[in-house]
Amino acid sequence: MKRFFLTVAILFVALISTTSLSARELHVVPEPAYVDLEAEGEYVVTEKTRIIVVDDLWAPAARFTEDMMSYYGSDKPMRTSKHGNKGIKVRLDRFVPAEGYEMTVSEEGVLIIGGTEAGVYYGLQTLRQIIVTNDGKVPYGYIADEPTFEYRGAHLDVSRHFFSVEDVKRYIDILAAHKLNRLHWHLTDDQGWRIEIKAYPELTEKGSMRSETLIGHGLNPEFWDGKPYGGYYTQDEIRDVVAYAAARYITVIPEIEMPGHSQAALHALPWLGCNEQEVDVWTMWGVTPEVLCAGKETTYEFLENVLSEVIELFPSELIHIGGDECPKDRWKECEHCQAMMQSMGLEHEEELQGYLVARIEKYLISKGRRMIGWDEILDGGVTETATVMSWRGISGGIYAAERGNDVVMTPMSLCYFNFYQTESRKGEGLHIGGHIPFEKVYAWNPYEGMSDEAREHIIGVQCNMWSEYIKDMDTIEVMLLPRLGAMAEVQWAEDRRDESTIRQKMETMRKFYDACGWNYAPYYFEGRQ
Ligand code: TNX
Repeated sequence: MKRFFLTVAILFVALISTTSLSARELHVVPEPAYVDLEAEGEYVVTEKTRIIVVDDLWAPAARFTEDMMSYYGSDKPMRTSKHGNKGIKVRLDRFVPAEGYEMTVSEEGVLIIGGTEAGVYYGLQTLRQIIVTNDGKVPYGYIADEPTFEYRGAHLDVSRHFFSVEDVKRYIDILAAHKLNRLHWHLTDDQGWRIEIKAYPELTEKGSMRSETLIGHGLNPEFWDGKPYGGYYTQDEIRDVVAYAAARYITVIPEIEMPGHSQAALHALPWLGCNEQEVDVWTMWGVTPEVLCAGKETTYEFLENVLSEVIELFPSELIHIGGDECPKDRWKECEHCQAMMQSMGLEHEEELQGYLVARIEKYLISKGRRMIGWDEILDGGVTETATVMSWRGISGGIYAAERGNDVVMTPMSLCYFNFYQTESRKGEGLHIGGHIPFEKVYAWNPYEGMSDEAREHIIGVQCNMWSEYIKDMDTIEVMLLPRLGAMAEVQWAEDRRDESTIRQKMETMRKFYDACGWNYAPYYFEGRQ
């Protein structure tokens, strides 16, 4: 039924765009499901326009007026009230899809009807793009919209480089404007532990600082900067970020890496390792052999204690446990790991990782949560209930989806926004490698190679921002935009992408980015791939 509705919608949009004048084209990113601009005329929104709030939708209305503050250069634009004749009216209707909305524009003003508060918010985001990029003139017409994917994520690595609460909020603002609804917050790794855990103050006291940072490719001594580097979030700051995101209908999924990518924790608490030797907070990028011991009960106790605090801070049902890139060298030589394997009847160290992950998942389920991990969690034999994040290509995701596990697709060759945006790399500064231009993201079919049954288990799509070579928010923005525009089209509008209109739409989006004061990369707009 949904397919039918969308097919009709696409045909309709195609018809309109061939018969109507370009002035009556709507440039919204991501593309709405159905657009009808047949009626002549436009409603002009100004900072005096009233927002009429029905069904207690004060929260999304307040977010909207906040978003419009910088555009109007006023700290009190657009009064909100319960009554009024003309203006922007928001209300709910349970027949509209949960995150969807309908928007009708006439001489009466703009009426936005959402399935939920989030739907109303997305309708207001569409309206905001039109106002900001079209001098407040909103064409008469009707839009019906809803997302393709339920999970529309972006990831942020704050371990390799640390980003302040203000930076993270700015990142959240950008995601929200593109109708994303998940922030995957990568809080711990070898190069820094960034979340306060009351039971283990050493994690941040010692584990959040490294002696220096690798700033070049290669391992020559001159490639390290010689400057101590650190930072972490207190639990109050974490709560602040989670609430800020929730107010923008974004769920923050915390990631606590285990059993690999844990050298910062091992520095703080050496008893977590197999040989209990002192190690530094790591000053290299890549994969370290220093990992948590999977044979000692104290490791499990530690992980559960950490997760119990994490669960208190994050209402997200999904909790990310990492699980990627865990070399097994230490485990092979460790009496505790070998004894654990023997007592559990495990033959290979991979199975020991499977044991650890399954045990942690059981703990999370006992707390009413669900586990998500990188696709290496498949290697040790994954449970039926885990959600899998496919990053080593698409095959792990396809395999997991075919088994019936939920999957988030985030293959490295398409979703790693820490990769270069042009082939020549000219003007891009130093980055980790790879090449992912805007066009490649936009053309991606996340269902490629999948059976119909497997498709049902693809809950969403995510882009990742690893920060080895990204040290400030300005650079994050340049790596994120405009590629996030392409990603949002895949996430929200997977089945209505159109190569023939995207460039024009992005030119309009560029105006929006300028108006918001966000940095973006110029390459796509210059025709460089
Ligand atoms: C792989 S994706 C990693 C990260 C790195 C990234 C660099 C994943 C689960 N692991 O630890 O930062 O590549 O692009």
